[in-house]
Amino acid sequence: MMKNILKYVLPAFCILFTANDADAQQWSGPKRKPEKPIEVKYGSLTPANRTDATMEAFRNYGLGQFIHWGVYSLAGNEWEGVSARGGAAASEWIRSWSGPTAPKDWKNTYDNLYKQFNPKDFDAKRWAKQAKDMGAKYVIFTTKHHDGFALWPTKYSDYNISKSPYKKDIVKQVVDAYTAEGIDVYLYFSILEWNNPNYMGKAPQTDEEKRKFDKFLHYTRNQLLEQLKNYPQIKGFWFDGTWDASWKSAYEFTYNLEKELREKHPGLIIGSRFRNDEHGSRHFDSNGNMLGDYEQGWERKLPVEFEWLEGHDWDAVMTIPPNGWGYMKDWSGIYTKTTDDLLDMLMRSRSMNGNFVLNFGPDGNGNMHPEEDKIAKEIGEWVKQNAEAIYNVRHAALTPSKLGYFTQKGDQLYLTVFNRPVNNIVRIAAPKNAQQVPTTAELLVGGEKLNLKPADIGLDLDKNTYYDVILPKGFVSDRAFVLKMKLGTPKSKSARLMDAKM
Ligand code: H79
Repeated sequence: MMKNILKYVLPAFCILFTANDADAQQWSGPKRKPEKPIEVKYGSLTPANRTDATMEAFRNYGLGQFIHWGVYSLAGNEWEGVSARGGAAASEWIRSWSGPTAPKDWKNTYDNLYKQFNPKDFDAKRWAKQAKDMGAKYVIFTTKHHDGFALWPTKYSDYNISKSPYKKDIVKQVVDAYTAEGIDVYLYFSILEWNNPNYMGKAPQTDEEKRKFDKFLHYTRNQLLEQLKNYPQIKGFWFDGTWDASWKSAYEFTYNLEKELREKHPGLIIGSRFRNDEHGSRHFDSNGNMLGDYEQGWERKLPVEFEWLEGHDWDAVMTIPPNGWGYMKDWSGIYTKTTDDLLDMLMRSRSMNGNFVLNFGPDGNGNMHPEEDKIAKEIGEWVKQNAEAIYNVRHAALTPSKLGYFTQKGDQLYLTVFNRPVNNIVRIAAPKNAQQVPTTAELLVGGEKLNLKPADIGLDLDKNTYYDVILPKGFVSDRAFVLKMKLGTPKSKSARLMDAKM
């Protein structure tokens, strides 16, 4: 019994908790700063807050789509009626299924599954249209997950789409279809490769290991250059697995690789997950300079405080089920996020200058999960109506509201209300020294003008002034709604004058 626990539970536990790594630390509090600058040779290569057009576009995307698709999609987190829940870390991890429920000779079965990959309903144009209707401005597509199966006909490995019955280049179809819809494409690339003999999952020690891993690094470089060459329209890469000790040991190689990728593809966008400096510092080098163009938090996590972000660009990637990025046939018995949950996360991200990226896991035939279809449609309907509050907006320097999230564009202020007060008075707090406060208000949808008046609740030592927006009697909304306000200089200075006299 004990032996079994050690055999099955311990490895899973180790996967989750052994490495006290930078990824898990992301967005868990203010950033730690080095006490004094230290020497860093392989640190940040890019200026903070790039201002070129590609980066400006990134800043304004607002909403993105992630797609996890590969051999694992054929399984859908189960095999011959047996669920992998509890036996594999996530649906796209099903190759690592172990424990009493794992099918016999499973890894071998999995490594041969690509011979059945023939998605009869796959239509990249249909996906791209759906993403467009949902309001996504960029897509991140899995070209190769940890299992190593490449969805493009790579010259550097035989384990790729051209060897499946489907044969055709899937990455090309996705890049072309999304680009045609005006959606920017980012390629997801895992640097892990479970079935590659040259990949080792630990820092290479012996000469033999070093030789092998060096081969693996060059192979990785070749594949990335191949992607840039094949798909010149892409805007960036999204890297995964880069916490691996082998990758971390290769800081000189990855530093040069980042340089090379940027030279080959001017404007390329790479997040902070790509690499580390020679001291093992990831996301930010040992002097606190960001490694890459935008901050990648840990998965399925949003920052709590705007201040933690220190003005960086960022995005958050999110699943609908609790975890599991690849297709999961069975959604029963788990909490799956609702459209309202996801819209809340979208607007929370936007209120802090981030992009929100929602994951989809199509099945082995190329169809989205029916629930994903429904959610995409519902999000799209809402986003279309409230686009003004979502795209090309920035954080607003008002006191955060418990009722919803502020966004701002010039002197237009938006409050997306998720928690409607029972008295229908939406009270907005502005710091007493605010140069700009709400002066007029209307409902974004429909444009109905609303009564807005200053409120004075007379709290001693209060740092805020208040503005009440009165919702019309009979106003109904079955989802969050947006108040659009005009910002102007405070009309009444009486409160401040009174303070000054005392
Ligand atoms: O593709 C999806 C997942 O399959 C993949 N990333 C998303 C987008 C993923 N691979 N592994 N993981 C997620 C979880 C890995 C967690 C850990 Fe660690 C790696 C635990 C210990 C090492 C990172 C570093 C988190 C804590 C330390």
